[in-house]
Amino acid sequence: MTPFRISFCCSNTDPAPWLAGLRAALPQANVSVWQPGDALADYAVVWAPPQQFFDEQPQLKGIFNIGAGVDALLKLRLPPQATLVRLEDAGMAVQMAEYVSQAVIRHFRDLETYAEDVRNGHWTTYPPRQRSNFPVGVMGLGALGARVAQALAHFEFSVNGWSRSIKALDGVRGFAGAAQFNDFLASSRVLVNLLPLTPDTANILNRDTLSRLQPGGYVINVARGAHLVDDDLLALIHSGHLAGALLDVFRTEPLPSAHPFWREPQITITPHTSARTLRDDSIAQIVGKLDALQRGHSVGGIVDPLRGY
Ligand code: NDP
Ligand code: OXD
Repeated sequence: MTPFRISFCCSNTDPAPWLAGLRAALPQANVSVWQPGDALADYAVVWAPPQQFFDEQPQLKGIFNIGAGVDALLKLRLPPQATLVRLEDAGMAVQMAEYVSQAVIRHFRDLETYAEDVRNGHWTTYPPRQRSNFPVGVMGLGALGARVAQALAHFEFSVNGWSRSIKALDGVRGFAGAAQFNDFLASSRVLVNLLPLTPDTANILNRDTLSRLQPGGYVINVARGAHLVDDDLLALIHSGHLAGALLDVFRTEPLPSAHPFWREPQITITPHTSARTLRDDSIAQIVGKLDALQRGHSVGGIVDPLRGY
């Protein structure tokens, strides 16, 4: 391979181990952390870079995002010729399956109540709940959603999945597109959001859609905060239609200390940690795709800016 230059521009990321990993895997590449005024690079490895980065790097051939979601990147002006590639799974799908499965099971098995009872010194048992009364709907059946839906099916939950195009997954009842969205919601009690954030999906978890869930609904948002209308969620919890929510992502992160989610007992929050970028898996995936692109081969995970994911 001919020598080429990679610019690394990732906020909130220690660059040293990334550079070491990329340099070890790509000895022919000149890999460096971006500084304003740097020489032009051929490829970029990015997470939440400033607009200035792309303004100064107009000749990029490829941009590798070290996350699955590209919503923040697509708000920027990107070099039009550059291929934008996102992470596909790279070790995140199994983490998401763990996180969502534990959340659904914790809710279904009333483990929060048991934990509270035990803290208060009470030995109490409750009647077992019927699994058939807890159908789970997974919005988004991509790299992460499909894995989550299948993990839940293995626990014998009745699982519904919603995507743009219809998917055939073992143990998952498929729904697709706007035409089947209301049926999907009405068939679900627990709702898991794993959609990308796009103009079509922003605010999709709102009073109208969440009201369509079966009574006692539970919302698990692990995609993006801007999918959810915060006040609508709170209103539906207060009305009793929803039993609660587990939220990993928020409109503003870190979640501001004055936000009511911190104090709502029916809402559990985690700090955007449901599926973390794993450095070694990610470097291996990026290097494999970069190599394929250099050879003129096709790769998975190319973002369609018009679709938004
Ligand atoms: P994918 O692109 O692989 O999958 C997206 C899925 O959403 C596809 O099934 C797609 O349908 C479906 N979809 C997109 N738009 C619509 C729409 N308008 N209506 C119905 N379905 C739609 O994404 P990933 O699974 O890799 O990731 C999903 C999201 O998870 C990321 O975008 C990111 O925001 C979030 N995420 C959160 C993390 C966290 O730690 N909280 C970590 C990693 C990701 P189709 O299959 O028909 O194209
Ligand atoms: C991602 C994320 O999109 O971490 O990968 O949220």
